[in-house]
Amino acid sequence: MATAAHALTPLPQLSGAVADWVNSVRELTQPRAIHWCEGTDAEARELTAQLLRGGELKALNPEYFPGCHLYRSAPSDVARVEHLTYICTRSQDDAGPNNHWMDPQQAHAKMRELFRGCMRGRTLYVIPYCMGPIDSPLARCGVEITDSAYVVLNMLIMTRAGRAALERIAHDGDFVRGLHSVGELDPERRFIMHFPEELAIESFGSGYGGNALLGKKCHALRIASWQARTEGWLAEHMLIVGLQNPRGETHYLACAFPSACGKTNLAMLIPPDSLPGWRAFTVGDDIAWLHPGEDGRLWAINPEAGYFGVVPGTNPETNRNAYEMIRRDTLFTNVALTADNQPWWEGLTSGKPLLDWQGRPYDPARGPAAHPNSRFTVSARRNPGYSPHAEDAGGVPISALVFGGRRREVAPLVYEARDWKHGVLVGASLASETTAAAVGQVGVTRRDPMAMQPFCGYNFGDYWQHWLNIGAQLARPPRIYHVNWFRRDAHGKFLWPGYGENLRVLAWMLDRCAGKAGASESAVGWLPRPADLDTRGLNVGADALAALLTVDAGLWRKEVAELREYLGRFGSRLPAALLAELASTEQRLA
Ligand code: GTP
Ligand code: SPV
Ligand code: MN
Repeated sequence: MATAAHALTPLPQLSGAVADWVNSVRELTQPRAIHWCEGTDAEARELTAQLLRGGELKALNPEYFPGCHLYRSAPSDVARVEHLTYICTRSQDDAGPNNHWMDPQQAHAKMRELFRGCMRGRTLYVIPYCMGPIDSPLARCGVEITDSAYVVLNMLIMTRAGRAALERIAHDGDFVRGLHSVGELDPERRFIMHFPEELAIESFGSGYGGNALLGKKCHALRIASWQARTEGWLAEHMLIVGLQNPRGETHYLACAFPSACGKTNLAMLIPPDSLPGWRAFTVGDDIAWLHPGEDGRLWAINPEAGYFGVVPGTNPETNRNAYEMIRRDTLFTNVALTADNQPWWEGLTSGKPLLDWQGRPYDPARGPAAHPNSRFTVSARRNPGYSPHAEDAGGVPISALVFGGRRREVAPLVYEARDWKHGVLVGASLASETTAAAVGQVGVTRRDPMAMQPFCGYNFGDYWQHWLNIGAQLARPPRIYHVNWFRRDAHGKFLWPGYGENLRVLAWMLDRCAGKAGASESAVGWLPRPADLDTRGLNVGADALAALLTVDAGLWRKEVAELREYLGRFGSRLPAALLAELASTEQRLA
């Protein structure tokens, strides 16, 4: 019976380079044991059982949430820590004003002292993983070493992890080295360091999401953006969604919105009943790797295999598919619990919390029951709308790129860039109100070019030039748009219903791509007139729609002046073509 398993080469023998690195980390960190991840279901079950025995995981009500578990993080470890995240390049200018920088030698020395002996009494887990379909030439591999079994469980869901990835690494030769320890979870001894020139990541002191699941933001965005620049592609903070129109044609969009600004929801969009015949298919919900294809189009893969999504706000009305998806085989982090052991969060229309996200009796005076950045981790295969092309080795062709922010005012519901170059300025001009996804004040408008402010592994000046270069290379570039689902009225109420209704805006974009929809020109780009949008069955008043589609020249002059000031910080690295685009926008607004 066990013969098949016996025939397999032991994992440590598959790649000498990985084994050597694991050995050097073992000497530094002094673990009690080493576990190489095979990536089997049995292994995930065993790790889950172990965390249940240790009390780190709690099983949720098996009748309503079969296979689901709750994990409570340390209360001081609930979000990404941008202020402790560094890009360590030999030249500080290569990291740019958009990143915290540390000299690589100094950073390695600092981290070596933190990692020394940090795994005493703990198990060191080796997670070989592949970002992207395992057979895709566009995929890239890494190995994460961690002392957190919770991190392993997440990585097993979020990436293609285990033997197949290690076999690919043995074949490819190179891989990203990610070293992680939760340390003592002390915010004073926490750093997330990136060494793009060495394809290495060192993360200490946090077990949380983007700080600790190193395949995600650290590898697939910060390190990959650097690799992408060298190799001629783009690594972006974008969802990928396929929209099938009533004629049965499917077109793909890739959309960059900052953290907690609606990517997962748009990727899993459910068309409203009043737009019959439309269907949406998810390719990815957070990260896109975009490659110029031989046909002159841009092709995208999702490097991830699961979703690490925002829980609050998910309910059967806003997104039935997301709600159904997380009712089975899902790992919840920092949600509240009901009396009958079901997960609970703000935005649910039924049930009530007994214990808050820290396990204390719920008291509204202490804030929300679920942490605003509580998350679900779930396999993409649980998504009822998972695209049949999500695992295509060559990716899917992109018809439109969309940038969007969370803005109470200024940014209209949607506008179209005049061409690729102008689109790069539109992406660079993105600004958005901060959310609970990162530690710090929430609701402050900040500049977040291409939704990549926390994630670009190099100087934004060089990055915008790279975007311009990619566009110049595309014979059939996607059109570029800007959206804002979050405009508010004078009472603070959202002017636009959002969620499924966003399809009306996306449908207009696709009709524009097909040369079929009308628009009127404004100083900032092309906007639909109310009549250009399909508003059948839409419950938005004429005044609200007019407000949503208005460009206020006064507010925009101020906005563009701020943008000029911001772009100026990039000095000689700022592409001249971007400045020229800015100057013509200023002229049109004058
Ligand atoms: P990250 O995983 O942090 O990158 O977030 P994300 O961009 O995937 O955001 P997500 O879809 O999880 O949405 C974040 C929050 O915004 C949730 O509370 C959603 O319910 C809410 N939201 C999403 N789409 C819309 C929308 O169209 N309108 C409004 N008003 N809220 C939305
Ligand atoms: C984000 O913050 O954009 C996320 C969650 O997608 S994390 O994995 O923590 O980065
Ligand atoms: Mn994200």
